Amino acid sequence: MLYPAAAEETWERLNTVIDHAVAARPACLQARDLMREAEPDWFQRPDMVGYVAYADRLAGTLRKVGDHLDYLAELGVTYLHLMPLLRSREGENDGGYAVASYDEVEPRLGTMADLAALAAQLHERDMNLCIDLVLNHTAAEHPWAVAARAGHPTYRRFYFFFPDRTLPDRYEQTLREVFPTFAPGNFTWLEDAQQWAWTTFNEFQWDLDWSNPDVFVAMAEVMLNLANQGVDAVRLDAVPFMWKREGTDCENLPEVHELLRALRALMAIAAPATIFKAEAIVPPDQLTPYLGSGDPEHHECELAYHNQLMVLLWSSLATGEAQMMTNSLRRVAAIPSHASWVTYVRCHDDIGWAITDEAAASMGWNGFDHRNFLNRFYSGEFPTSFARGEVFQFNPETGDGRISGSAASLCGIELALADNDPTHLDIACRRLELVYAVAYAFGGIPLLYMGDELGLRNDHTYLADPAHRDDNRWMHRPVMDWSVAERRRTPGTIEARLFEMFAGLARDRAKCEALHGAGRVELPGSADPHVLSLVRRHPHRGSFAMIANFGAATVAVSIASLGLERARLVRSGGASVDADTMVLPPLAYAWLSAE
Ligand code: OTU
Repeated sequence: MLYPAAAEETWERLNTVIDHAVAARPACLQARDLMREAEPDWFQRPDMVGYVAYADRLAGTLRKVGDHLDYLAELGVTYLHLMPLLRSREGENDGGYAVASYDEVEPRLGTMADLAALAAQLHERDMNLCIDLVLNHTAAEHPWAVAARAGHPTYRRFYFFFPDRTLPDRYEQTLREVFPTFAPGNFTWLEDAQQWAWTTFNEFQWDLDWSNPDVFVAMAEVMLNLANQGVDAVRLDAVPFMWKREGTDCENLPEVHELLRALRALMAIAAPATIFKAEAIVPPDQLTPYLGSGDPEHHECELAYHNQLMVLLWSSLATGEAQMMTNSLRRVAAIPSHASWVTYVRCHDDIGWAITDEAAASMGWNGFDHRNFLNRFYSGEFPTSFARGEVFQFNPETGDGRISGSAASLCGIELALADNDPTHLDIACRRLELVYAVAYAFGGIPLLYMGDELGLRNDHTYLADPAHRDDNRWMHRPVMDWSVAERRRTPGTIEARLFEMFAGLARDRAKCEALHGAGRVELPGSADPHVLSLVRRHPHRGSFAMIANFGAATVAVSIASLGLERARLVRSGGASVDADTMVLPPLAYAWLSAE
């Protein structure tokens, strides 16, 4: 039990929150609740394709996002994730992850009414809206934080305050540092309050104390209000950090799962159409529990980011082998059939090399050396590198670093264009296609990160903005240039090639019933270590297989080895069929389906 001392009282307060939310729920959303209850697997359908964008960088305002739905429809998008859009603090705000008001939309972007109108517009077109909900922390400028800082006792208890370093020092012994460069340590001294505040992320992001039932009730209200605007999925930011206990790393504690199950239950009562997406960038053993145990009593999040797959794809592109991906993915536990992954190649964050020493050892490599190699490779430092990224948050104490950069630049498109080298440009485009083709086939909702469909390269204009210049993640958060997007209609341009590639991935995916998210993923392995083979089996929708060649030589794979009967080719990805053999040139792949 989360709040043993206040269980009954908390439940009563939550009942009032639920009553208000139910009374305020618009009729159209109540109808949506019924529709979703009748098709609870809506987010697992093979025609689901996500698109991730900042509203301002995509279109300027929420209203103007509505002007670009045809563009998204061309890409087969059915799920639009708009990056943080609630009112954030001024100046540096971690891309909106420092929220100053959960009840208002960022004024630059529009109003709550605009958000509701956009949701309705998306729903008319069978598209779904996902937005961020930052649960772990608020901005230091949020009214709760302002009151806490001023000494208001009720709000002091919303956060973690310490008069001296005694407890912070004890906690620090087992905590990691998320932003060692621009926000070292996990606590921030507040001169005016003469207190240390817990700040896992930036100094201006104060961790909430979820062991206080007032925080739970306040956030429950926030969450249901957002659901009532027509939000179909909430991306729960930084959930692993929501509960702290001395002597632990304060991530993924059992209470975090209890909190999420309790929030999940509230949502199911008051706004059943809305689902949860966990943002937990943690090792697989700690990640899968966020998708629940399969037992209806333990429903938690419907979706979670498959960070492992993302990292392994980049590792395989750099090394040309697929064996470590196979080994590592085999170790990820199966997830309940009512839950799914979101798969992705790039997002707004850096790429952290979450490859364990054990996974590296399965290849005979040293884990540290391999992670270090990936940093050197993707920052372009390694001699044969095709990538143009930059190291993010290098920690001299541990030697760890992460990588920033757009997918196109990391795949070699930037370098090939700079060299004016059409052969390399073709290879670089095939790299991008290969990794996205795995993300579109793996199972769950694939996310297309804004700009990748046009091959947008790194954008260095962030360096001129004082609120952004210390954070090189902005290099892969470009502003959409609609004149570049227009070139998708001009044959022979790189924009036309990539845009059509993404539209095709979505079209072909939608045709494969076996890609329904409830199916199982199998990694049968392959005789050639450069080849990834992936099989998906659904109990009654058939089977699907993907074979992908990450290596530099042409390989032949027997179709029979995939164990699919009467398989037909749904997407050739540069591969060809010769009797019962698939021939895969370097970076080619094939999708096969058996219904
Ligand atoms: C998230 O990421 C967001 O995606 C980031 O953009 C934010 O800066 C951050 O939260 C704070 O709101 O550490 O390196 O396990 O890994 O929450 C990115 C989850 C992060 C964390 C994740 C966090």
